[in-house]
Amino acid sequence: MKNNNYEVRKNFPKNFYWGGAVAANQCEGAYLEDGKQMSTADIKARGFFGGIKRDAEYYPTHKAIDFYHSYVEDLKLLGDAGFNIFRTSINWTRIYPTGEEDMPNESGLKFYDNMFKECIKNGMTVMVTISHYETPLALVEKYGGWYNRKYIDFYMKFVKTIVERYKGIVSYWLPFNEIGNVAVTPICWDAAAIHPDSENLLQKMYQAAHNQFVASALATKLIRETDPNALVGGMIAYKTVYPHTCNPVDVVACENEKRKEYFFSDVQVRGYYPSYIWKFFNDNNITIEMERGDEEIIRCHTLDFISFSYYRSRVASSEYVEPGEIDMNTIEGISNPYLPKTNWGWSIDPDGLMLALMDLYDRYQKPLFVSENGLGTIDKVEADGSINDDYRIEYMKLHIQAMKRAVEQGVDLFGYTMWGPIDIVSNGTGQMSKRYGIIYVDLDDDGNGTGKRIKKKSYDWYRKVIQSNGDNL
Ligand code: BGP
Repeated sequence: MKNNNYEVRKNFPKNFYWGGAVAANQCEGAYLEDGKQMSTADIKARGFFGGIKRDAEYYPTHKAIDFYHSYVEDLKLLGDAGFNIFRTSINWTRIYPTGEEDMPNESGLKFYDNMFKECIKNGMTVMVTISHYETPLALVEKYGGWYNRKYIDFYMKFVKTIVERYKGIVSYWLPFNEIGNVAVTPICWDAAAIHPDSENLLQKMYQAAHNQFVASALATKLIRETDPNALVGGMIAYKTVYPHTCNPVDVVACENEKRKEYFFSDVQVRGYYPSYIWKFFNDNNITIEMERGDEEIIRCHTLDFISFSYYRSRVASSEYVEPGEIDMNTIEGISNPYLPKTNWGWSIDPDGLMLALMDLYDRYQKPLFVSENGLGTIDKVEADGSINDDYRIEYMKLHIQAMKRAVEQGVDLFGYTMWGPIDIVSNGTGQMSKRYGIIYVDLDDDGNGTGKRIKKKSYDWYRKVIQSNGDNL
């Protein structure tokens, strides 16, 4: 029997999505405009990873890049680069400013009506992250974090409003950004709205994860009932993990680390808690409170596709330091001597992206989407006004080539949204100087500057990549 009849894919599929992704709180600014109230992101001080400082003087998200007022011009620039998809979040506090109102805030809904209209006008399909670290602060002050089950109802009220309003407009929904981050100590404030100084942190984080699994499954159900043409995807933060050495104890440690990450996609794609997690819960005195029906909800409403962010890989050893002791802003635990690092100490590892795609596809056989990737670094404006970011071009080129190699292996990848195509405020550090964009924004770390947009060298390069569907790298 001939066995070479299979079609080998040489390039990205036709209709591949090329575009960019942002989060509302990192770009919109206008943090108290038109009825909006504060979210957890709005009290994060600059340079304080995952922390909160209510009395700090400068909260970068208050102003951000003022996308709230400049979206028409900004989206035109992205459309002109050939983007056919734009991913952003709907800031929960524009729609339900304190989370507890009975009726949504019409001004907030109007903003997204108009903004999505501009996306479509500029040739971009809309992908929405429902919750990207924008939990209403008023809820957190009253009820604590997502470990409180009441959040499921507040979230579902928000979901119902936006899914009904943007039916036929939003094509792809991601219920939670990087859902696994609820279980990562230094940033649990972002994802799970749990204060890092809280007691019984691990217990609360995994309870928060459970509540988000239920919320995500209920959102999936509601989206399918309301808009059968829309698709629902997971969003996980993927960091390829390597064993420190080939000593089997390191390989075991590596597998254990992988499972901590896979836990989140395993539940959401397979529809049940994997067997390995019960031992982890047992060892760490974690008890998940489930209500009757939770398991069925999770089982019946699994995801259509998996999206993930990929920036870097990491190393695990049997002596690996606990995540809580790692300063994630500058180091990654154990350094990989084979890989270069960014100015912020993140390893640069395109092969890791190929491995991520192959592992996720082998594990789940679900369509994949790279919803974040990019190089956060310092850019210099030359005297003639140009920005020659060849390093960014190189980074993106290597990562797109890595995706291509995965596609050749048969991986069903259907899109790529680079992170922060217009420079935005960094989530982890609150800095403007950590830039990912192909479009420069003239603002510094203190928010000073004209806010002017300037195309970087990478703008034209990415435009050609898109035009050639990834051929012209
Ligand atoms: C992801 C988040 C984003 C984003 C990105 C880059 O984890 O989903 O919100 O900002 O990381 O991180 P940073 O902004 O800290 O460089």
